[in-house]
Amino acid sequence: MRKSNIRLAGVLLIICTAVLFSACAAKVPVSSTPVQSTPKETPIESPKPSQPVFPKTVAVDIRDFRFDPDELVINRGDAVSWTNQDGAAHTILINGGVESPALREFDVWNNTFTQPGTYHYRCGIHPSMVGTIVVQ
Ligand SMILES: [Cu+2]
Repeated sequence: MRKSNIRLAGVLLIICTAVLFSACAAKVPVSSTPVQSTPKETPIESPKPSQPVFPKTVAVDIRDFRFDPDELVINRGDAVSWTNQDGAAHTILINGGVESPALREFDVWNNTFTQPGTYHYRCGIHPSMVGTIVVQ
């Protein structure tokens, strides 16, 4: 009776030791998990330097057969949005090349300027209507 109890106790001791050892061994992979979470913070910070460069759209009204304002300075990538406030139709003819469709009253036309330079434009219908856009 006593010998079997001692054997049983010995077996239990071995089992408990094995369980404790395996529990300690199982903790090793868990401790490596925080190492993987550290790189996640780095990509969050990297987009910040590019944030100041936001293209904008600058409005120009066409009113009383004039562009208002008739001179603009914008950054490369910015757009200009012309709105015809006249009853008469107008177009935007840029450097003798790109031309908007005929804009009726309250029609809007946008053009994005991707290259630096000085752009002279006029109304294709009324050549006396002129404007200038400097793209930096
Ligand atoms: Cu015109």
